[in-house]
Amino acid sequence: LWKEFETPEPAEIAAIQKSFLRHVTKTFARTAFNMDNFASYQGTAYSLRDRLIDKWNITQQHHTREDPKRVYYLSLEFLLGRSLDSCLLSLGVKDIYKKALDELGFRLEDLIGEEVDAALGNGGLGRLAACYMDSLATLDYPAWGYGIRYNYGIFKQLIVDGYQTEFPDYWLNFGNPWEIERLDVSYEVRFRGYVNKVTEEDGTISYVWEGGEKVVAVAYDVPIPGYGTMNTINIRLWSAKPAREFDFAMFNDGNYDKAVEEQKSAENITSVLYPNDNHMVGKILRLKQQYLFVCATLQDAIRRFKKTNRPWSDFPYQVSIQLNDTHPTLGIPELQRILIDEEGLSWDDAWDIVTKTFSFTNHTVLPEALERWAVPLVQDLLPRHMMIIFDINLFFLQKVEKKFPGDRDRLRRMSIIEEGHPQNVRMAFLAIVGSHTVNGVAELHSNLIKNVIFTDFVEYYEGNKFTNVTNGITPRRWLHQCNPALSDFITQKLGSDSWVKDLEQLKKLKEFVDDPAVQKQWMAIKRQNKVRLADYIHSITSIQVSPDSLFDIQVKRIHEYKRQFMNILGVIHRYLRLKKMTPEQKAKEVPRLVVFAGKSAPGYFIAKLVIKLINSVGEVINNDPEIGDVLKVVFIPNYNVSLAEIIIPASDISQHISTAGTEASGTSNMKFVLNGGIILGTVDGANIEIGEEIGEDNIFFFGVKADEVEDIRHLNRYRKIEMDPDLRNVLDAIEKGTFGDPKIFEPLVATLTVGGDYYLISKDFASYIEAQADADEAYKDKVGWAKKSILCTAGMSKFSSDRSINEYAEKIWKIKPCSVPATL
Ligand code: 26W
Repeated sequence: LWKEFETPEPAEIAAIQKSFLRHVTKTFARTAFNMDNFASYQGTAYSLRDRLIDKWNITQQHHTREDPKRVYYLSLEFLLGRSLDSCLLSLGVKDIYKKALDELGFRLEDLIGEEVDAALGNGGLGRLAACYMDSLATLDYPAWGYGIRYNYGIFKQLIVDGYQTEFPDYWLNFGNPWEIERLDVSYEVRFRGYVNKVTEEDGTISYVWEGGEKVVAVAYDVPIPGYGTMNTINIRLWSAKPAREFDFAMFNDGNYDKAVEEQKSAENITSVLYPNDNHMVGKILRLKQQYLFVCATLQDAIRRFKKTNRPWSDFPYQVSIQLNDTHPTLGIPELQRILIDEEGLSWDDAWDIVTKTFSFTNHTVLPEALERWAVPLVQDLLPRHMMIIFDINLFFLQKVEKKFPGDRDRLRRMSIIEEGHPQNVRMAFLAIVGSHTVNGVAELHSNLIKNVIFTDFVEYYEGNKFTNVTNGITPRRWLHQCNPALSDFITQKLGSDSWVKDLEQLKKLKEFVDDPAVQKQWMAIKRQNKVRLADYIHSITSIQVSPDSLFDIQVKRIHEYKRQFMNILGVIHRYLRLKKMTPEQKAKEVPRLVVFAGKSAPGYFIAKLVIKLINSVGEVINNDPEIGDVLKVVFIPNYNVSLAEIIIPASDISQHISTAGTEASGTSNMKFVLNGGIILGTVDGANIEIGEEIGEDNIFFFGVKADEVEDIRHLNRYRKIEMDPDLRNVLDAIEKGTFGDPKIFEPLVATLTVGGDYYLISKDFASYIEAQADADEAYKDKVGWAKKSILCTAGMSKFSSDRSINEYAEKIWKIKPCSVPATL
């Protein structure tokens, strides 16, 4: 099916036009007179949706017939971005659609630009889930993604007077062509209520969870087509609706107001994505989201399993459930509850099934990001689950005690319940105990979770549960789609486009590294992409930037550990240096454009001040006539997936400069390097493995190593280290008011002075500045730089999400591809 249109026939073009026009005129009731770009986007999307649904139905029927083991990827976030372009490419129909629309007077590029991003995620974790869906589909795995259909995705960021301001992202305003509403697929979800203890005639005790409030979770399906294959998988997103009947138990208890109010608030549950990245906020609505999500998902998976009439003992051999961080961890006590309370299994048989079914990926070591839920909160919302969690903990600690007799401190450290006022449930511990495998997302990170945060568990399980699967990115979106010029050139040089599905092929680019014609063409493409970004920057900010400057880019969530603050301090340092130069000296400098983009959590005061500082510094530098093009600083507002697709292909250098040991992996680092951009970064996360693959000559590393951080922090706490003198100068400039009212920035500067510089900006500052100088020097050598850039792309095979997914499938999920024939 997907190659149907390789050599388009006029009849096929006509068929596309017919389906397009049918949707524009019938589905959207437009006429030729008001067929604007948006209506045409909708018509195109709906025409494509028809094809998607065909493939998707064939896939589902095939899977039902074959009944392979399936993987369920549970994620509270899916950061999909736009779908039109990626669908056209996956289905192999982009050229013919382009032609068909062209004849009707529409430019496909314009229509692609009409789509609003599906932004149901914060950053790395959500985008990783999206890349993994693309690979699962492309590699023919029988997989399901499960998530929440938030009515509001990550907020829209506007910059007002240099400050971030947030606006709601009501992305469903004009409908969503990429989802299929499934009113027939819905499940009841209970909250609160009470637990009845029932003693059977034979003396066995069972528990029944009753009362409380019920809501219904309704399914919305988002088909994900594999690239160049029939397999089209599904992301099932849940939306909360009020249950039809309301709770008479509560009504009769005299709790009328509450019953009605709960009824009304059902829809609130899936209303908004929590905008915190790497920071836990213990809001009850968030806990409700988590439970509604796992409750509906497990009912759906169990319904599918039961269709085959297998015994429960088969469950772990038919179903693998991956927890994307701890956010869906309530699935563990929920499955245990279903098995013992509803299916009548013994505790041990049930627990055996649970622990053979779940696996858990940890994405962060930051203590403030580790989920802990107050026991009274869980008790109130999910009384039966709280009992089960206490029991899981009791049985677990009994085994720990048996293995390490008398070691009471160990029991305290390993308890799923953290003592305190109130007590807390440590969700990561629950996820570890309830899973067969726990993985980190890059080698260093996986070692840190073993040796620093979960050491006791490694000892207890004798190392058997913990492993690494280094993250990856889909080369479809992050090279083939976002950088068509480079993609075409690579295909031309390699003589085939098979690299799109087999990134190992890129290694063959190394043969061309010394070819001057290739170097020239390679850098010409980079320049084109820089012009595209420069135009975008101008259209949004009115700032003129030169495509001949070195494009130095840092785009990611704004967070202290990611150190955008250090970047802008480095920019100030450069500015002060330039200000001391004669015009002749300045003329010898490599002109630089420093680009920032990223959102701060709305309540993250310090991160928001960093945004303000970047904008204030930009204001001064960009308007300083003595500086001109030698230095420009731009903050691009509202970073999202579709903006990343413009920014990433345009980088010469990208910065990934987290304090060593804090960035679990990073995935944008991979995207930049795949597009021939060079990393300037710390020895952290996946930077390390990227360096190993592409060669240390092709990456600018700086800064202290992860194992040095603790000692330096200790010294910092007692102010045993003098501040770096260059950094001191930079802070002096801020404090003198060079970038506006210094009072504004006092709390920010204080993080480095009185605050103990937790993220080691001062310690790393000198080596950071040195790395930047090395980059300037290297950039002057045009041929040398072109070689580096080619070797970057050529060395990135490992970081395809296809490799990651194959590793998960073989090592953790034990699933096999199940390729879908073109017709049934
Ligand atoms: C509960 C609040 C909360 C929300 C989101 C805590 C933690 C998260 C995410 C796990 C944060 C996140 O996205 N982590 C990133 O995951 C990426 C994919 O593995 C990694 O590449 C990044 O290094 C990591 O920061």
